[in-house]
Amino acid sequence: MRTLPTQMATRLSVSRTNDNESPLRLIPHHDDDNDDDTTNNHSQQKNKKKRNKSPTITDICPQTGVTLSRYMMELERWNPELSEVESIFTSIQVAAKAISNLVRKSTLQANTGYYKGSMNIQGEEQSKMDVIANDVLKNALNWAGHFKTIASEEEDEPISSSDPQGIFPEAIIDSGKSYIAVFDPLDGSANLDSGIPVGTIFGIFRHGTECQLDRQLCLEDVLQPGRNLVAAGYCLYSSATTLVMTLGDGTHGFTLDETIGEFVLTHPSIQIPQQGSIYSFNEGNRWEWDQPIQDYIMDIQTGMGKQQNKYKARYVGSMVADVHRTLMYGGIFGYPADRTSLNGKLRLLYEAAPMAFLLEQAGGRASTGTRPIMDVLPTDVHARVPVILGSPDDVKELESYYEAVIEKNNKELLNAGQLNTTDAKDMHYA
Ligand code: FBP
Repeated sequence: MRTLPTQMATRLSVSRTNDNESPLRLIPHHDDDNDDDTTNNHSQQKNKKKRNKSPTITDICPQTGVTLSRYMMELERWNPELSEVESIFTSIQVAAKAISNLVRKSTLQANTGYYKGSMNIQGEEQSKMDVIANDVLKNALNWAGHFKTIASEEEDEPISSSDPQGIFPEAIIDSGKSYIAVFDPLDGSANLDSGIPVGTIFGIFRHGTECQLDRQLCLEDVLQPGRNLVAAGYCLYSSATTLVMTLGDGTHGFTLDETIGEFVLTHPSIQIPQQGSIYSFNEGNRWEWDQPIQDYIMDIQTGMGKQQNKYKARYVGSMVADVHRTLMYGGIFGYPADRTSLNGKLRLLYEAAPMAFLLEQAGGRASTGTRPIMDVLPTDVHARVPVILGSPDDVKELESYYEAVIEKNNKELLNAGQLNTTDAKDMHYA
């Protein structure tokens, strides 16, 4: 037995006092811990979000460390209601390993480029690896057996398990299936053929009870705000393959140890720096951005922001890579609204909301510029949303630029009697 390296040891508490005691320490209970969790009703989920009990792990094998499988098993032991989520993560990590392998070999296996004439519903060409990664994830999730519905960037519509034409054969329909998976199987795939990092993003929701009655309701049930997420994560395929996840009790990072074929806990309880000094935006769109974004970026470039230091620019163009760096080093990432794309580019359900959940759980902030991304209700499976996320002080500073303009505009409209106070509070910047 050995103890964790210092970085980990400071983050994972050890509280075993005698041999009869569990090696796990429970985090303090929250007031809502005893709430009845049997209902799936969305409004109730929103108001009574239950936090899980975190495992604190002491007995660590020096050869394998804490694997994701072990972490999930320990978690389930203390949160028996998470048994399905544990098996869902088993299938997600199998898919992540397979996609990691396929990404590395895509050139050798001639899986580069696009399928001729293959477009997704958003009119984007599908690369071969987009389609392959989508199939790998669908198969893995099918095998987990807990999903009634999935929604993917690469599928035109959500797919139901009760649809014989869908991915899930009729034979495995099971009324016990109560989860929804949303994912972007290969985010940033346009970068793949030039060897730039790409990633998978996923989120897990619960179905509402109404869905038991009607297949159409199950499909509509996909349109939930990020606040309802049960779990979220991404897998970054880069110099290492890194899986970062949250179940609503901190954000934890696991690195694939290829020698043993396991994800190993390397970044427990990630905390994003309160403030960073890196900004990550596609500046090619600069002159189309909302004025508050233009002004903010200009200020942090010239040392005129709150910190009075000049920020560095870093932009990979793969969201998973840019967000991962932001999580590790702090700073701000954005794909904001602009004059031609009023909702930006990134998709709310399977890109922005899971990332927002991960960021918030790491002490960060995720905003549209005017409101938390986690509160935005998707109007469509592929709906887009402006995304600003990162260190809390950086994101708040950017939001203050929007607030100043909105306040000024609203004052003028209120004075002219063209706006009432309630509308003014919720008004989107325009
Ligand atoms: P896809 O969902 O089409 O893969 O696009 C998403 C994405 O590649 C993000 O990963 C990245 O942040 C963004 O687009 C980059 O867009 P741009 O090339 O316009 O900067």
